[in-house]
Amino acid sequence: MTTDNVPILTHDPFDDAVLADPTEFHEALRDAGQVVYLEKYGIWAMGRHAQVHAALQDWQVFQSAAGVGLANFRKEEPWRPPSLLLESDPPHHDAPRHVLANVLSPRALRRLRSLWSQDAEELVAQVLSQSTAFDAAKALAEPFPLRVFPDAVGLPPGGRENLLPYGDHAFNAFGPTNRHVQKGAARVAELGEWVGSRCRRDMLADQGFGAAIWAAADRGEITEQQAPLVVRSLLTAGVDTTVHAISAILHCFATHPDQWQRLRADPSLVRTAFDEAIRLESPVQTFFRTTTQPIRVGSVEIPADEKVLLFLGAANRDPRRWEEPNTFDLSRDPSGHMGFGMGIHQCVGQHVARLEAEAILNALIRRVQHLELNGEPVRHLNNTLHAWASVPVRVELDHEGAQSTGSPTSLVTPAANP
Ligand code: PQP
Repeated sequence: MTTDNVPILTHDPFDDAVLADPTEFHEALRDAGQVVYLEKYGIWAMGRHAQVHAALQDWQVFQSAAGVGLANFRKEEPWRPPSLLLESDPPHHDAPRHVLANVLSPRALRRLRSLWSQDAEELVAQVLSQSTAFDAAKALAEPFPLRVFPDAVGLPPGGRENLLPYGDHAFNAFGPTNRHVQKGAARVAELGEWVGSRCRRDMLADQGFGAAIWAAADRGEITEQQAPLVVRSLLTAGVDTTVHAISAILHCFATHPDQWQRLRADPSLVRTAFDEAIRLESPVQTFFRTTTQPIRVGSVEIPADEKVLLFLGAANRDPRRWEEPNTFDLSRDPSGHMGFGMGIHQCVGQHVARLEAEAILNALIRRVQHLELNGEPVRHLNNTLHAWASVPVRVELDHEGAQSTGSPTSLVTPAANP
């Protein structure tokens, strides 16, 4: 490779200090150029919105089948059989994607909305009845997805405590083999076996996402060999992501009480709030692609068969794209954010995430008139996920809101004056 014109950075994006707060690194990355070379890993990286967007659209050149982590599957053995969704390209990607898109479509999720709203109401009521000071990550963001998602998949009750550690390891494993990966290595065989065994048809309830995937195999849309791996994608991707998305949203509001007032005054902002929090916090920070041919980006030519690290989190705060990018602001239009990726791999589970987050927020809107931090939040470090281990909050209850236990339609009643 020629290093003429190539901005070279010596930073380690997987260093704990950067994982904990990537803001400065993201700025250095974006300002260094359209694409940079990260010497430490011998990889390329992009952090500007325009280039990340373009690379995600160009799946022919920036392919996924060689792995969306640091490991190049053409040269290294993957730690588990590659995902048919995430680590795959057309034409192999098409059938599994089509199946999962149907299983997780807004239409397919419709019957879950009232169930999950009720579950959120119960959980929020229970938490608030115990104390008005609690850890929003541990009391709400973590239990809620674990309460609704495994049931929606149709998992048997035992062993669900394995889901978060398995997902956490999978997201660490997209990065280098640093201490986060090593820490997970001890349990990876056991967790992998548990997850693998839950993907079998006979393990899954006859209603649910899992059964719906197997039904697609019965219709010939995917093969019987593919079905368990598609279920595995749900189990890998479905819990940690939404846990950290919900804690990101709650952290945003706890640190911006004025935006909470605004949301309460106009609960129809719930969808904007979700996307704005995803934009700002980018629970999934990065994904790799691998070049299939030499590709010019600005004045730089990336050779073929190179790993390129795409910073969704940096693109989501690129001042070239966003005004006041570091501010949580419900008056902006966050659409076009890359928190769910872009292009053919754009998050197929995003409607699930949205539904879960909306259920929790709606339950809180009615009951909580003020929300603020009650101590220092603590990061949970992961090579891919931007996450909180702890978000201590203090709330003031709206006693009128708390007493009305009407149907979900009553949620749209504004509870406070602006
Ligand atoms: C962010 C699929 C999707 C979802 C898999 C897999 C793993 C993670 C994710 C990442 N993912 N949202 O194993 O198929």
